Amino acid sequence: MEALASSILFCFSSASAHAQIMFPEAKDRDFPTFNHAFREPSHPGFWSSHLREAQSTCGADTVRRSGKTVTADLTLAYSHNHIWNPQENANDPVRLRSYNGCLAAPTIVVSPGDELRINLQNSLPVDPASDCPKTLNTPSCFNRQNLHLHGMHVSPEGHGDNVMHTVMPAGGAWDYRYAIPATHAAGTFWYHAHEHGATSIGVASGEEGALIVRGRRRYADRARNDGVVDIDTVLHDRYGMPVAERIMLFEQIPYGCFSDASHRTLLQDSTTGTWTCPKGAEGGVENFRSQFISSRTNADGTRHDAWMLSGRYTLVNGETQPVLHVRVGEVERWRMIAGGGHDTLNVQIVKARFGDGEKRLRLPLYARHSSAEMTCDGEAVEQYEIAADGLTRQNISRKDINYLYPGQRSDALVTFRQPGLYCVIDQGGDTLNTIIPLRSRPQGKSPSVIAVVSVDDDNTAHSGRQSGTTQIRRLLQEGSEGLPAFVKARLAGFDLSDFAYFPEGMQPGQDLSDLSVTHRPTAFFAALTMPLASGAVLPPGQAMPDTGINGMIGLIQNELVTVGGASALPFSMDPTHIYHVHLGDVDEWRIGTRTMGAGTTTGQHVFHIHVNPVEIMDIIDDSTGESIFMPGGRCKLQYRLQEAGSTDDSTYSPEFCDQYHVFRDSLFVKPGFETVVRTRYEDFPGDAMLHCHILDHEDQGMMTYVSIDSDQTRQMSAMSAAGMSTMEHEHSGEM
Ligand SMILES: [Cu+2]
Repeated sequence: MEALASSILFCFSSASAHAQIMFPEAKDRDFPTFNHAFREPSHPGFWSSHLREAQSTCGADTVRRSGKTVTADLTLAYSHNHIWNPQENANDPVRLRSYNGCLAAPTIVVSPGDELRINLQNSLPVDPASDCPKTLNTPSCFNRQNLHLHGMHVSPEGHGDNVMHTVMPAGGAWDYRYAIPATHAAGTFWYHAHEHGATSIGVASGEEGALIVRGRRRYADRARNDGVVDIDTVLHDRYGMPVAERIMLFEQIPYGCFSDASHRTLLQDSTTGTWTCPKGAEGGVENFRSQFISSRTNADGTRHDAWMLSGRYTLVNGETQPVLHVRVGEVERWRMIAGGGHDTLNVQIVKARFGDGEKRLRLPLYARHSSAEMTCDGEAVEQYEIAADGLTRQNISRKDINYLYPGQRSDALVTFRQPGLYCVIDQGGDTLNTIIPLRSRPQGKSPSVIAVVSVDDDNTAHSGRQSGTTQIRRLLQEGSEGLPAFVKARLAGFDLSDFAYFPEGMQPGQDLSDLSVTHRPTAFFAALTMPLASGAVLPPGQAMPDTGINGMIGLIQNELVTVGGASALPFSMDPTHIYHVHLGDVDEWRIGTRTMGAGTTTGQHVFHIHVNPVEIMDIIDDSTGESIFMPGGRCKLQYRLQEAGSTDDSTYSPEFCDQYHVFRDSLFVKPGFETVVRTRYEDFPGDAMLHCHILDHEDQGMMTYVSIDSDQTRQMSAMSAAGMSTMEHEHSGEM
């Protein structure tokens, strides 16, 4: 593993970015108040990082710490909010199902070894009977909900991370109790709604928040901490001042307006299909079919996905295009969370310029209050990714194109050499690695601006002008003062192996390569585009209703995942369809997309599994049967680069190129490639959900689970099967 550290570094040719935003004069804009730099209150002390503005401060008083217990009270209810709409130069009123009235739920900060208590109260009204037949895999009953800790290694049972439990509306409550292992990775995680059938509407309404695990385990104490060392402990300057950090929860809320009180008919422009709202009308997320899975082909032949027709913007912590204030030359840690349920984010940071030729503009708090026209097409700023899905990498991946798929996180160090304005953009894309490709987008909507960065030059503590690599190397050298020379040397080469995630029971730098594999299951995704046909099996008891509800109208589309060669099935509780493993088993999965009989298609999906992360061992190009990686992990040229002018996107895979031996919980799946991963089922017996993190796919049935048995659960089920249930008490008492 060691040799791969520096050889995997790569740099893409800078993609040209062309995004324009207009900043007309604001009229009735409310100024939010920001706390520009403050120490994170629940963790006073040396290692606490200072958080910058643009994190979610909404509902912060509903999260509290007492000793090693962190408690969050979340109330789910309809809330009235406003979302800034740059196109209309207006605050759009919205009425959404929200946690604690927030567009982005409160940020929760915990430490390894803590107990996290989340008391969820469901104060939504009872679903109208017409909207709630609750047929499995037919999105419906949107007021039933629950909670998932995405990426966390905690028990999925009982009051733990149990998404099979439903918290009913009109007063239902559930006390989640999560015992976070002392060996848990420190990193960027998140929590979100996960009730099957209501997940996409919930998450797309903003029922999501950042969950940060902070680590203070130093290199010197690694023996005491089972080998775990946190990268956090070296991310500080020579004076011990921690790296500034920003939590950036990217949300995609497709709010729309309806012509009727029961949200049957979404208001759309009859020519373009673009969503419209009469002045003053409150937008909502209420109709699964119209707001998630509908698409439209216009007269010019362009196909438009629901998210693009919505005309909405990717929000950062509930805000549209916030301005981030950064000091020149300073290194920041950006904790980016792809909290949208459907679209790809191709995150790039580029220098901005002004259409009127003005080189530099002093801006008020909000750039949108300026009347200048800004163009985001300048030089790209590199992102130095230190962690993927909250787990510290073996090496820093240096890139200026950062693909994020729904559910993924990227922790990147960024620094700006020159003062001025920069844009954080979603560059979009026109290749197979983009879930909603550029060609489906209306002109002028893509790429889009996510945030504006204002880099200040009145800073004496940091010298600008130096390259990002130099600045970050210096930070790592200062932060590792006092550590052994070989650790410092590795850090200087951007080798993080002394700090990287490793599975429990193993040692730093070790991975799952050398373990013997217990099973080799497969997980393949297919979309069913016609009524279930021969070759795909309808689960017992599932009818094909034409319900006319705000969920799907009939099973015109269904989503399938097959595990271990079983029949292609939408999600089913039938135990004969569930894949069983044993605690401690090491599985090598092959993950991809393939057709499964008539009426099914391949496509882009996102494999997500609960409880235990997976390690990407290899990615195979189906057309050649060969790895996309060269020995040592460097990506072969045809996957890294696309020939200039080429329209062939079949191999170009920058999103895969830095994934060799990366651990993560959410990974991108696209036609033509299969990903080989390994995982070890550790610590927690129970049902680990496995599903597509394109959440409308999940709600339609692209989900199953792995049942993890411990010795104890296996013996008990064997006994009860043998009619020996009377002995259960006695026996379990001995264990
Ligand atoms: Cu999918």
